[in-house]
Amino acid sequence: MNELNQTQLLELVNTKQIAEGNPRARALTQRIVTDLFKTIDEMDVTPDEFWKAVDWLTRLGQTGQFGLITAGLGFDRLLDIRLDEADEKAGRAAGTPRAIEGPLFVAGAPTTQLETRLDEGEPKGEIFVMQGQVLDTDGQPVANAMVDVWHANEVGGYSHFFPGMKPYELRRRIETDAQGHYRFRSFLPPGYGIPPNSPTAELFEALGRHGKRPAHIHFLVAAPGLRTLTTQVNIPGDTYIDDDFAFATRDGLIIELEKDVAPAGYESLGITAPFT
Ligand code: MBD
Ligand code: FE
Repeated sequence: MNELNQTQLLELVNTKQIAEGNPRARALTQRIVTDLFKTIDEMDVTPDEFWKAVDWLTRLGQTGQFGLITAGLGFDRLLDIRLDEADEKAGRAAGTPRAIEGPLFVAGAPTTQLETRLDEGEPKGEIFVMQGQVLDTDGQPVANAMVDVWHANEVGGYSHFFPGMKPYELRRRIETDAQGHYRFRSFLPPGYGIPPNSPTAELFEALGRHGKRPAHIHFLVAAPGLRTLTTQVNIPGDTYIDDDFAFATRDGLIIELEKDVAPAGYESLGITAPFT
């Protein structure tokens, strides 16, 4: 009954060309449009439903939330799965697992060498230091690698997206030293939730899904001649640690917090005994 006539379909999709255009864009558009035509036909989408969807997409664009939707519907994770598969096929060594960048990265954060502080003023959460070494997949230290770090504020907001925050607040870049070392101080952020009363929230309510991410910190690690690593670490103990709406938590990325460690050597990050 709901079989789109093949000739009708081809007429709509195989449009006349007045120029070569971009063959890839043309092929992808034709495929996506064909699939959507079939969906509308087979699922008996009414004009009312269709125009509601158009209105929703318009508002989604106006609020700049399309990237939240791609993350929440699993597209960002799909791209990571495909990159993992390509690595495996090519026999490339797996290092720290990748995790999605998400829609809230901002390039160009302030840069310092070896160490930085993301927190300012009164503590907004539990203060911690994270330190590490950037290694290539042969285990060799990467000098002068650029480590971008960003995370949410005490209410789960990200600067440049959440009102009232300073430019690049809770966003920093650290250039590793000759041995690939980096370290930074901040406070443990809470989890993230999609903005209420937004087009994104409307969809997730309609799907009967929550829009929560467990507490996490983002990283983007880049060095000349090496592939860039985009990843995140998760803070243990979060309710949503195995139920991330953006499908970005992964085994091997949940950090262990060492409490009450000897505080010596962190004076430059404003930490003097006792570490609290
Ligand atoms: C986030 O903080 C995030 O990291 C992702 C992937 C999606 C939405 C909010
Ligand atoms: Fe995030």
